[in-house]
Amino acid sequence: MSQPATSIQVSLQITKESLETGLRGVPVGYCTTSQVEADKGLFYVGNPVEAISDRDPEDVIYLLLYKRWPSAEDRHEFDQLIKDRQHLDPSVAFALKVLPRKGHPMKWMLTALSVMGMVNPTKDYRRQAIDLIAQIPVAVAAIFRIREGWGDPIPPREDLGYMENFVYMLGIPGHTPAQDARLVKLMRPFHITHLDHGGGNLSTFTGKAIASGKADMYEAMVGAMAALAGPLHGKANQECLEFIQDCVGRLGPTFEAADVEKMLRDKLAKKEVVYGFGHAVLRVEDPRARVLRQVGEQLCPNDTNFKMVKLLAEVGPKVLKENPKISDPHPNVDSASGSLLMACGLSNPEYYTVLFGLSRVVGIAAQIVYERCEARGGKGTPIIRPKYYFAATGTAKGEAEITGSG
Ligand code: AMX
Repeated sequence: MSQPATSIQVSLQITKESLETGLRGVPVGYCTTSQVEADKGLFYVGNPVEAISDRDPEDVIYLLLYKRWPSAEDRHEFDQLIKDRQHLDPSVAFALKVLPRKGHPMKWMLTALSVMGMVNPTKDYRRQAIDLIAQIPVAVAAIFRIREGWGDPIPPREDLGYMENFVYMLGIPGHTPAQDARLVKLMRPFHITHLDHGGGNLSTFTGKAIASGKADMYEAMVGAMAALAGPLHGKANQECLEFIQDCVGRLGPTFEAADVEKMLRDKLAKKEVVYGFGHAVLRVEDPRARVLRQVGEQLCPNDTNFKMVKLLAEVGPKVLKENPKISDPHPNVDSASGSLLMACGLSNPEYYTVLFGLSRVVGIAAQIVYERCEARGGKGTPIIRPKYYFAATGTAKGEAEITGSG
């Protein structure tokens, strides 16, 4: 990892093209929870995510919030805090029950977060972060149950771990205890690998920008989760599973590397997105994809979708490298997650982004707490206000031309 620095020299040349890159590489802040290194992957408070993906999720949540691993006593207190705050106000389930079932589960999540904010009047970001982290599994399980018609929400238990409780509250109809145990084995590393991803990913940046205007944690999180709902960001896990299913559908249940290679070339020639590949920052394989493939080897090695995931990971980089404009030809976290969720009993891909959100609210909440309560000696960072140039459209060149400076 690069050394910490208090002063970094950056030279930026501003051109119209540089203003159309989605701020790639433009420094706008610093992040105390995690970092994404283009050639190494993701680190949580300095720990490579690959090395900690088998820890208790509660330990890793604690690490992101307090920037150190918990002692046994810290863990005991933290577990108690989560249990004390995990009861969801009944108005949340009441509101969910009148939502249109055809609405995407991410839209349901935005509603749930909004109602959770209405019944949590404190303006204390730290307090709201803990409330949110304690209650989000309860809210997401309620979304599944009400939207799928599985029955009323199941209240959380006091004797279960964070992810064990979530799977218990899902109460998937017809699931045996063994199937629930398998899902827990997936959800624990799934949760850890999705908790945080540096400061500049779209949902995190959006949430922090909203909170910079002193909107509360829930208002900021509604915006952050709306950003996550996009198919190039969090919804990629749903799109990716549909992509894998489409690949299997085209090639049938048995396929060879050569068939997969040809199919990918055809897709790229038609300018279609190859889901599960590429990244805005990483230039090596996303270590989270590796972690999830290892989990898949343990939980569902013979699943057809999972076999496709493995073959795509093998041949995809070679094919994507043939297209020089693709900066990162490697598998990302979404390449495997959907297929594993499907194999472990969560059979409706529409919910996968909500599961991503269930984890990601933790990192975003931790980053908002830092920026609002700790940065600048506790004063917090100022309201976000980047510069935009004025550009005239309908010019002779047919392109917008920068003509003003503010
Ligand atoms: N399939 C097809 N085209 C791709 C591609 C892929 N997997 N990855 C990149 N490209 C294209 C881009 O669309 C872009 O085309 P354009 O110049 O016509 O707009 C060009 O290659 C250059 O893009 P880039 O610099 O390599 O990537 P980016 O930083 O602009 O975008 C990402 C990154 C993730 C949106 C892109 O790689 C992508 O669309 N991947 C597939 C979707 C996906 O798996 N998303 C999950 C990302 C992780 C997450 O947030 N959950």
